[in-house]
Amino acid sequence: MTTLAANQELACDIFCAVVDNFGDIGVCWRLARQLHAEHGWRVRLFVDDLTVFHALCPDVDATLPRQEAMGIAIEHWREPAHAGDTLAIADVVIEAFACELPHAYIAAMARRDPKPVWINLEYLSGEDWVADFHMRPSPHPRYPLDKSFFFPGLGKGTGGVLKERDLDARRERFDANAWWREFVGIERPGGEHTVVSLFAYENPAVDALLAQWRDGDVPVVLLVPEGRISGAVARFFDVPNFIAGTTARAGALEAHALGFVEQTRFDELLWAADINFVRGEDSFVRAQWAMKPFVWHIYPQADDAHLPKLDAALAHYTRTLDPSAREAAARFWHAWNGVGVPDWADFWAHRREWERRAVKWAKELAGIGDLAGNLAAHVASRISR
Ligand code: TRH
Repeated sequence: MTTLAANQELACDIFCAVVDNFGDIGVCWRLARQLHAEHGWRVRLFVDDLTVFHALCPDVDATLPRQEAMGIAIEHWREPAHAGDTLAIADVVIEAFACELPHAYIAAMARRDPKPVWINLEYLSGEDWVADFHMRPSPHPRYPLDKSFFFPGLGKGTGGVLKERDLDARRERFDANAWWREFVGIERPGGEHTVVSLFAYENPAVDALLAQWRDGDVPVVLLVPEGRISGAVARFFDVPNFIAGTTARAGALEAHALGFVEQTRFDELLWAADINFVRGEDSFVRAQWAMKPFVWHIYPQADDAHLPKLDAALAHYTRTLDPSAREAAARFWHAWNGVGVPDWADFWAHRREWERRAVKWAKELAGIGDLAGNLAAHVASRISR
């Protein structure tokens, strides 16, 4: 067991390799901020792609090798050699999503006395097996080091998901009227409208859905942050692009393109809408804390390995609903993920059930504790003061 002086601040190094999109650094950045702000840790974040990071935090300068933002030391991680030479090894080392630590760094971890607590933070999955593997130690084949596998999850016995202590209070204080003026440039739509936010990958189902909103009886206001689905939205409306500031109308559908906002303000989009289409990992989690109905575009994997994960999430989320609502959710989520054709009317007929469930589910999910808190508790059990 590692021993620290009672007043000594815990040092933590987080290593993040950006595979693609925003989720890898999105999760690591959120975790880094929370460990610092809520647990008082001194956090250093190694990231190999600062350009992607800059989109989430405009204060990050992609040209700098070393800098600080929001109290976090940020190192531009130039794999694979960088890091071992210059560094004092931290008390806690987190490798995110099985990114490989520099060999020199691992060798220095092995030399360190006391040994650091080494954690591999895995991707989120709602599947049952996750609880069995959460926090399992695995000895390093060459060095006298143990690595523990920390599994985020949606059920008991897992690491949970990230949630800041002040998140609910911020959501309750949210001024929707001011948000609409600031971000969309119009007054907040009245209750006769359905407001939809759409954050998704390229998706063959989007044309059918846009057509259903256009042809429906209820006016739909669609908010589309600039990104991978924007091209399809532009083609639907027959406009050259769907960059921030673009507005288009067809039938009952009115769509607004939004700029990509810094991560600390992303939740506001979810709070402003009646239903959120989200994707990947981090936005999927935020949609659950928003306590609004949502639809998940899961990150697609080879051999449809993502589909059991989609069904596992559905099983948690719809667990207490009656069978007709459960089946409607499964039909729609599957169609949004390439299996079938989406039927908005069929799905939205259950709106009130989704709304009630969204609130209850967020409470259930909070019951397993937040990821940063669970991680800090694990580390506290390994470090004596
Ligand atoms: O961007 P994602 O698809 O990310 C990932 C990665 O592809 C990763 O490799 C994969 O393994 C993982 O998904 C499952 O989706 P995600 O996780 O939702 O991350 C998006 C982040 O972008 C999230 O932190 C919210 C943030 N965001 C903003 O900060 N501002 C914005 O305007 C928008 C639309 C998103």
